[in-house]
Amino acid sequence: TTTTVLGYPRIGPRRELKHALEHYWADGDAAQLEAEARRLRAETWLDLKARGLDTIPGNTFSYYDQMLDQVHLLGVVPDRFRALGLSDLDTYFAMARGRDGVAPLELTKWFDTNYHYLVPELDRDTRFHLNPDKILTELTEAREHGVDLRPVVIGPLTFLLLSKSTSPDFEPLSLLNHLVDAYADLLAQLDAAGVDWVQLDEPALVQDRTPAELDALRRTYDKLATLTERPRLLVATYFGDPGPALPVLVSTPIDGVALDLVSAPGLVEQIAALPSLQRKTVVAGVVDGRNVWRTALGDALSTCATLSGSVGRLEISTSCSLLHIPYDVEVEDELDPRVRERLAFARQKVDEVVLLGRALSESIVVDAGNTAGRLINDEQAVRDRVAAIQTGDRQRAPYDERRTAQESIGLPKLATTTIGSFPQTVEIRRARADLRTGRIDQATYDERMRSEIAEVIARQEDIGLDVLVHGEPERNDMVQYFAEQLDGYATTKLGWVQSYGSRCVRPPILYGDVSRPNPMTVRWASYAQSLTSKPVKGMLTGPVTMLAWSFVRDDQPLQVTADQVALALRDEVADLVAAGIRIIQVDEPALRELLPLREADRKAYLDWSVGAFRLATGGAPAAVQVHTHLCYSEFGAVIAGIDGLDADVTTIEAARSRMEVLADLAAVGFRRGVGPGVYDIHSPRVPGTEELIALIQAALASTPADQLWINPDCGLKTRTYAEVDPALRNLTKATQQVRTTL
Ligand code: THG
Ligand code: ZN
Repeated sequence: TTTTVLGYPRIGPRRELKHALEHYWADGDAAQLEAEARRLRAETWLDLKARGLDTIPGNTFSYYDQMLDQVHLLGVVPDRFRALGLSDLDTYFAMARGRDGVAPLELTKWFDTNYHYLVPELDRDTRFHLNPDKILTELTEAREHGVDLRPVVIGPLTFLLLSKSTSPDFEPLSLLNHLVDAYADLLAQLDAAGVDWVQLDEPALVQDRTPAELDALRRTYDKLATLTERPRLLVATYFGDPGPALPVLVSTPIDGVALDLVSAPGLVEQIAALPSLQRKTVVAGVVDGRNVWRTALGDALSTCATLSGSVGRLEISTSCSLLHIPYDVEVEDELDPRVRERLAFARQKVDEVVLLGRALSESIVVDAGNTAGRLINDEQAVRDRVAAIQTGDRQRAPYDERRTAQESIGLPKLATTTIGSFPQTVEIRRARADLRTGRIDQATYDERMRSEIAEVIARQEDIGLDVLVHGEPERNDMVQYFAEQLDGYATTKLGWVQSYGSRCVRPPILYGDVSRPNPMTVRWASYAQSLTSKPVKGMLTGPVTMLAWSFVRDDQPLQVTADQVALALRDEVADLVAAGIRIIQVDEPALRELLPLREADRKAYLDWSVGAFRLATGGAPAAVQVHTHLCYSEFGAVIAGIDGLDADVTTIEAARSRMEVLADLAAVGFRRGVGPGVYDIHSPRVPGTEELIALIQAALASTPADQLWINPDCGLKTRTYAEVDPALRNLTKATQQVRTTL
C-alpha cells in the first residue's frame, strides 16, 4: 500500500501567493512573482515529502486557477486576449481579470464547493495547440529537490463539459477527437520526461451524464490508454458517486482510478463487484479532503482492509484535492482546545493518510482514543427545540393578508432600496483592526460605527431612497459576523481558503449545537431606525448561507443543523420586530450553491433549505415585510425554490442578463414583490439615467408596477462612494421619471 493526496492548497500558509500576485498586478515585477511561486512550490513538495507521503501530486500550483492553466496548456486563448499583444503571463491574467475594456472569462462555481474557476470559451474554429512548459518546468524543479511528481491535469471530458460554447448551435464536446489528440501528445511528452503516473481529474463524472457522454468517456480512455508512449493513467473522480460512469471507465485499459469514499461510501461495495479493478490501482479517498474534521481512523482502516482484497493495488488518499481546506490547524492558538483537537487541516490530513498507510502495511493499531466524531457543545435544549418544530412554524399568514397588513409601511409603487451593505471605507476597516489589536476600546469602536451609520442614513435620505439600510459597517463578512456571535460556531485566525484567484475566505467552523446567547443585530438596526422616519431594513444572513459558507458538522444531517441556525435567526427576527423594525431581509445568496450535483437529490435539498428559511422567517407578523436577496443570475434549477421561500420581496441579480429572470419568475406564477437588480455593482461603471429607465421599462414588460422594486444587483461594500453615490442618484431619478408615466 502507498499513500498520496489528490491535490494541495497553493495560496500559501500565510497567503503569500495572494500578496505576491497583488504586488505584481500593482508594480509588474514578474521576476519577483516567479521567485515567490517557485519558493511556495518547493515548500509544498518538501513538506509533503517530509511528512512521509509516497506519491506527491504535481501541477497543483496555479497563479490563479487550474482551469485557466488548462486553457494555457491547450492553447485555447480567445482572440480578444491574444489581440492585446501581451506577454504570456499578462495574457493569462487578462483572461482572469479583464484588461483595457476586454471582459475576462466568466467565473463560476467549481461543482458544489466554494471554489470558483474561470470558464474556458470554445467555438467551432477552436484548435488545440499544446503548451506543456508549465508542467515540464515544475517536474524539473521538483527533481532538483529530489521529488518525483504525479502531474495532475483536468481530464478531457471534464474540460469540455465545463467549457462554454461561444458559437451558436455548437457543442464543445464535438471537439473531443481533436482534444484527445492533444492529450496523446501531452502524454507522450510526459512519458519522455520520465513521468511514472499522471492524474487526469474527471469530477464531471459524478454529475448526471447522458448515454452519449458515457460513450465519449469510453472512447476517450480506450484511446488514451492504448497509446504506447504514455505514463500510467490514474483517472480521478470526486465530490460524489460516478454511478454508471464507473463501470464504463474501468472497462477501459486505464491503470488506476481514484474514488471519493467519503461522499459516496457505497462505492466500497461497487468496487468489490467490478472484476476489472482486480488488475488496477484503486486510490481510495477515505480522508475527507473538503471538511476539517479528524478522520475516524479505525473506520477508514477497515474500509481500506476490505478494499485491499478486491483490487489490484490500493493507494490511500484524500477524497479530493485539499485545495478546499486551510493549511494548518497547529497555528490556531486561539481556538478552544476542545474544538481544535477534533480538527485536521491540510497538513494534518496528510499525516492521517500517512498514518493509515503505515497502519495497513505494518499492522499498527491506530489511535483508539481518536477524538473524531465526538460532539462538544451538545445542547439538549437546542435539540429539544428542533424536535418540537411544527409545520405551522414554517408558515406565515397568506400573502394577500400580509400585503394588506403591510400597506401601513406606506411604500410607493416602484419602491427603491439597496441590498444592505455600503462601501467599507478605509476608516471602517481601520476601526475594526484597531479594536482587534486593542488600540481602541469597544465604546470608541461602537461610537465610530454609530457615526458611520448616521452618515449612511443621511446620505440615503438625501438620495431619496424609500427603504433604507444601516450599511453594515460593523460586519467583516456576512457569515463570519454571525458565526462570531452564535454558540456552537468557531472562527479561525489563518484558516484561509482560496475562493478565486487571489481572493480568500475564512469559513467559520460549525462544531456543535447552535444557539444565540444574545441579540446580534438589534442595537445597530434600531439605532439606524431612530434616525429616520423612513423604514430601515433589518439585515440577517439566512440559514442555508450560514451553512454553505462554513465548515459544517458531519455527524448529523445538514437539515438538522440548518433548522438549529434557523431557530437562532427566528429569535433575532422576533427581537427586531419587538424593537419596531418593519422590514427584515434574510439573505440567501448561497441557496443555489448547495444544490446537489445530481437531479435526483435536488428536490429533497430544496425542501429542507426552503424549510429552514421559512422557519427563520415564519414568526414575522403579517405586517412585517420579509425580504430576501439571492446572488448570481442562473436561477433555472432553483426557481420553484425561490417561490417556495414565500418572502414578500425578493431582490436578485439581473442587470447583466437584461431582466430575463423576470419572465422565468412569471412562468412559475411568482406574484410577490421582486427587485431585479438594475445596476451591476460588480463593475465600477456608473449607469446613466436613460439606461436605467430602459431597464425599468423592460422589467415592467413582464412585472406589474405594484410588484416591482428598484435596486442595485448586490451589496455595495466592494465599491467606493465615488461610484455608489452617483449611481444611486441616477437610480432614484430614473425611478421617479418612470413613475410619472404609470
Ligand atoms: N463570504 C463568505 N463566503 C463567500 C462569499 C462571502 N463565498 C462565496 C462568495 N462570497 C465568494 N466571493 C468572495 C468575494 C471577495 C472575497 C472573497 C470571496 C475577498 N476576500 C478578501 C481577500 O481575499 O482579500 C478577504 C476578506 C476578509 O478579510 O475576510 O475579497 O462574501 N464567507
Ligand atoms: Zn448579491
